[in-house]
Amino acid sequence: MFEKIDHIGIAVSDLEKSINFYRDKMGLEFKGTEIVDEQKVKVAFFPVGESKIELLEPTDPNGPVGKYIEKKGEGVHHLSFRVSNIEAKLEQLKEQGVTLIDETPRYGAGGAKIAFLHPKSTGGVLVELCEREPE
Ligand code: CMX
Repeated sequence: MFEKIDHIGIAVSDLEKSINFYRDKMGLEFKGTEIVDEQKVKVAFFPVGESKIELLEPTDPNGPVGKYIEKKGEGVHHLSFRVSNIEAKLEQLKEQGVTLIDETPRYGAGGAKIAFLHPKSTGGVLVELCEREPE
């Protein structure tokens, strides 16, 4: 049911500056940006092997990434696991007492179905489940 680490989400306050680091200094392939209104972020994608780095710049200081940067500063924000059946996995985790932020999936970057687990019930890591068509 778990297929791979889909991406690592990194909260950044200046997307252009961070793109410059990952693309021009690290030399990663840059796959462009997308605004995800529902999550109040602008996202930049860098594939690395089977996974991706996703840089997340807040488009609204009151959104989840804006609040995160204000409290903790820039850094790793969430870990996303690719699953084949997100609804079934959410149901299973709920039965096991895991606190879900999203009881049903929403749409995230790249048209993926996504849902988050609360960091209070995962040992301090914001975990995302993600289901999407294979690239
Ligand atoms: N990783 C680990 N812990 C986190 C966290 C994160 N990314 N964000 C918040 N927390 C912790 C806080 O440190 C805080 O802990 P303490 O109570 O010990 O201080 C606790 O969670 C509550 O945090 P908060 O600042 O009061 O924020 P909220 O409860 O309002 O929201 C959360 C936290 C996780 C529920 C909210 O950020 C959320 O719903 N996130 C899911 C959506 C999201 O992050 N979207 C952006 C990415 C979208 C994409 O990939 O497309």
